[in-house]
Amino acid sequence: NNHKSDSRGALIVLEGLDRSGKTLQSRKLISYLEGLSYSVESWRFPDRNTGVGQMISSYLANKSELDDHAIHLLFSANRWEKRSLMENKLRSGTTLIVDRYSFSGVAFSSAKGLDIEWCKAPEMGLLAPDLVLYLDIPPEKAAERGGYGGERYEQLEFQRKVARSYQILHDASWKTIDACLPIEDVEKQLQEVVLDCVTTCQKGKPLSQLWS
Ligand code: Z5A
Repeated sequence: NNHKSDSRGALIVLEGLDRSGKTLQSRKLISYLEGLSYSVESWRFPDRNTGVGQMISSYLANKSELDDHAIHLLFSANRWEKRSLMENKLRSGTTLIVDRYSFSGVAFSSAKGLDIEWCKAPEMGLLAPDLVLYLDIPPEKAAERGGYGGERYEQLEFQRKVARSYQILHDASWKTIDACLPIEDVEKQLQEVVLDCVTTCQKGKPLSQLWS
């Protein structure tokens, strides 16, 4: 079979603007990997199920107000409260497909004008993804997909700023996929890089930490 129980799972993150297709493609990746008999779980941030997650959810729904720094730290805390579970899952051989992570944290807060290094600091020491898949879509195109709800950040002008922040964070370990392609084409491209990453992790690539 594909997996040895002593090999670790891969930490794979999807990033991109609102409506870039992260949720849809995460679901497809999960069924693809399950079909190949890998142990795999779907995660997302914010995780709205925790106490911290409920505060974030209420903020995003415009039901509460918070200082920009305070909400930034809550998003980060929401990742820290899942860190040890994340590490245990990976070490026990489960691959995690994660919809948004620290890069969203930094991109959205720095788009509001917060200093980017300040934004990165609380993320340091979280697990670094083995692969970041950036679903690239112009903000105008994403807005055309409709379904922008009433949540706080779902506005074209703000999404433009977020896109610029993502450009700054982007590094060689990211894989950029053209998210304007038909769904099946995006899916094919993702499958290829993801399988490659999962295999590399199985062969013993060590886990590392973010921005340390
Ligand atoms: N945020 C933050 O500030 N700090 C942080 O640390 C974190 C997050 C983690 C909530 O995120 C907000 O929190 C988010 C960032 C901020 N604010 N914004 N914007 P969320 O994860 O709850 O929500 P989201 O990711 O923004 O939205 P989404 O609706 O989940 O978008 P998506 O997952 O990328 O898209 P989708 O649902 O898969 O697809 C959207 C539609 O497009 C859907 O109808 C699809 O069928 C269609 N679609 C998808 N792909 C295609 C292609 N290729 N062609 C045509 N149509 C397509």
